[in-house]
Amino acid sequence: MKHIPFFLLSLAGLLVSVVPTAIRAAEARPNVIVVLTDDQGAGDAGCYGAKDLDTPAIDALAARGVRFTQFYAAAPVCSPSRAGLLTGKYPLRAGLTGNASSQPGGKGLPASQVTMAEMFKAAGYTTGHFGKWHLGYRPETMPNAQGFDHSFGHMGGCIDNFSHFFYWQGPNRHDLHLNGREIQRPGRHFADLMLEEAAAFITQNRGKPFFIYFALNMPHYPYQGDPKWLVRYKDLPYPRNLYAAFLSSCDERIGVLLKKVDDLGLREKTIVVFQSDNGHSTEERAHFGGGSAGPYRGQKFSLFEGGIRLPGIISWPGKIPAGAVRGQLAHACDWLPTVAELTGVKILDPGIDGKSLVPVLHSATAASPHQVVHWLVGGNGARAQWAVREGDWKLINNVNEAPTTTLTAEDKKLFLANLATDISESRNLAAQNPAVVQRLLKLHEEWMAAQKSLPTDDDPQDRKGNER
Ligand SMILES: [Ca+2]
Repeated sequence: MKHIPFFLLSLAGLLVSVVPTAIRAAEARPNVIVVLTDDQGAGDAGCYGAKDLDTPAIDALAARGVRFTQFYAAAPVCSPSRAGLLTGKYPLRAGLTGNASSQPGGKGLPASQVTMAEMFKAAGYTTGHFGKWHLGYRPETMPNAQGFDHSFGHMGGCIDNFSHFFYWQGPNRHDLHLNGREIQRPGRHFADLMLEEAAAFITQNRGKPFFIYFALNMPHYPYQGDPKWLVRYKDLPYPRNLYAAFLSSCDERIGVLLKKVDDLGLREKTIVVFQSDNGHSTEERAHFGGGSAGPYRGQKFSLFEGGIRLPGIISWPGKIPAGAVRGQLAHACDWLPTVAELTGVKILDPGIDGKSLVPVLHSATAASPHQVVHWLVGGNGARAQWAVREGDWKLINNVNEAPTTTLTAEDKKLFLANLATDISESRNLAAQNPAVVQRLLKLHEEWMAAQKSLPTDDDPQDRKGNER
């Protein structure tokens, strides 16, 4: 013993005294599951007003948690929306303002960005990704390099659910990966494979805290609803019937996941976050529609409310209110600091844009943590679509609406809405309110000026707003 240096003995003592405490603290922490749906319309859930389709699992989650009525995605399209959710930073600051490439080798969320998975992993959680990624298709940007111990899913924007081939354009390529390696499961429904993988992960890690990012690729096209749901909705008009069947098929699988949590007795030990990544699609592959934005104008790709104001729910039975509805403005970037506060986990990146929603979860009258919120998609050039909201006022630049838009060129350039008096953004109030326009323009310019020095790996080739 006398030959062992004192500092080593001290270190050993430190390990004995500190590590068990740290492990105990980690073991006491709740699990976190983030459920993300893909292209689910703003009005497409029973608890968000849908009358013609069934979403019992999503509704049950709302009944056992807090449901937001002014919840915003970080972007109206897949990749930047996911970047905001996983980093807690505006997509521009996270370095990804457009869709990541769906081709192997494509850029994505810069590896330097710190994801929610990295945050939980650093705190001792076991971390799992199941489903769609669409945040980079090269080793350093794929899930295992962004904080996930385990990863199962597709790297690009969309796949056929049975063949697992990319479903956008050629050349045909298979996209199903387990921990970065391509695997073959032909003929099996992708979401059912996700469930099998996630259930095994939960069972294996039931005795210690885990973080799951369950990113469903539904109801994103191709609409491939289960036969029983297609029968259920056979009298709905096309393509609402196809969309509804696929959304209910999606909802049913969310129910299976949450039942697994309940069956293992983990319900009170598990925080569940739910949101859609962007509004419903009106692309040709989506049969030009099927989804609904409810009372809002716009859809996927648009910074009208229908593209970004979406279902957003959080549940933690016994710890946060159940069956509560919150009207305060909340944002996808808020989930990271919110679950960090709820779990007692340290936020690694001090530069996040999200704010903890914990005070709002406990109070219908607490102020929203946001006075001003920004969006920007499609790069930082003159053609970018951006929006800024301050209070009830919202200004959109370069409005993107479906090809059937009735907007004039002037309206598209700058559209000012007052959400207190016109929830549907039906009238452009810019000409009548030049002082408001100037104030919001200044807010945007100041925000942009503050981003200038930030690095970006965003690929200009990938800024066209599609799923390539
Ligand atoms: Ca999407």
